Amino acid sequence: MKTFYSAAHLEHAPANEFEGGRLTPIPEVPARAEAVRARIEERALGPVVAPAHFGLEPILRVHSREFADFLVSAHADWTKKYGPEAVEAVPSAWPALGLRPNRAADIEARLGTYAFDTATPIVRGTWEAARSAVDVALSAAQCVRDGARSAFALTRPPGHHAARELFGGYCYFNNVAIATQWFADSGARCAILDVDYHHGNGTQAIFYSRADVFYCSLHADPAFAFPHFSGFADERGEGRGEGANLNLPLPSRTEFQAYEQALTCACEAIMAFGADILLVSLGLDTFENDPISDFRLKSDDYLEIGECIARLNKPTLFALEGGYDLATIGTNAVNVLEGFEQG
Ligand code: SS9
Ligand code: ZN
Repeated sequence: MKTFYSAAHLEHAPANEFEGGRLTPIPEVPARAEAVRARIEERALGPVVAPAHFGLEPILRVHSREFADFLVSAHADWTKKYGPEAVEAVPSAWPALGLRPNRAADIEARLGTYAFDTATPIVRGTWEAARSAVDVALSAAQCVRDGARSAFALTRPPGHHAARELFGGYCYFNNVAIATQWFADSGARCAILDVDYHHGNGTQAIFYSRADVFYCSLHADPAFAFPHFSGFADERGEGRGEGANLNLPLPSRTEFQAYEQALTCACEAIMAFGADILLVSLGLDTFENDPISDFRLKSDDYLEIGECIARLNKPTLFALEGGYDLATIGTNAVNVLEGFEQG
């Protein structure tokens, strides 16, 4: 299996997030992607190649022009307002219930309008990294469209929490949604399987009223887990998209036995939908030692996840989402991909 990778992610390295009432180191670090790449090379999964350039057009099929323009200049606008020492742009006020979104000039207003958490700072290298991650996802999509059975997009920053005009959860552009829309634009019916520990609120929102894209997610119940405001079982899609969204929220401390049952459910639903292409939002934060999550999956379980996905028998694009245990993220990611190849 080919892996697509861009070194542009290295320049996106914000230090801190505000969490639990204090500033704490961000677990979404460059070493994550480097660990995955090192493991791919060690286990000789296949070539690791640089992406092609796709430009802004496919991004604008999913995100608004205003939102993309905002990401281009946000860091410069921020340092202009707060000085060159202010290296991380993070909002301090939001248009929550009853207030009015404000996309006008002031950077504080625009940050608050577009961000939904305090964990997703914008630094100098964020734009280039986010843009390149989209190229990585689209290059993998092209590889699959050209006939490969599968491809791996080593995307960083991740994407599944980002919606049309919303960033958060360490995500800026929704890599998987943009690749999905790129397939859909050539007439393909797509299914997205999101196995990250967290619900992919962005991906769900983007395709919520679409009948040609099926979104299915296994995740920690938002009753106790981030992103808190999306991912409940009664969210089934709307309008023509009714029935094309399936959330399978799982309890705290879920082990593989229960996880596998939910995965089987997800796969049956995807088969029933009848997609031409499968995209997998591959989060590894379901692992037992993940520092920010509490599921109990073990490394060998990821081989089985890959085998299970292979049984769907679809051209498949895998894209990296979360996973924060640096010691195992590489092994667990490659286990899914090898499990798929052997399955
Ligand atoms: C939990 C805070 C979670 C954001 C997590 C984003 C994961 C992206 N108290 N913070 S895969
Ligand atoms: Zn996650």
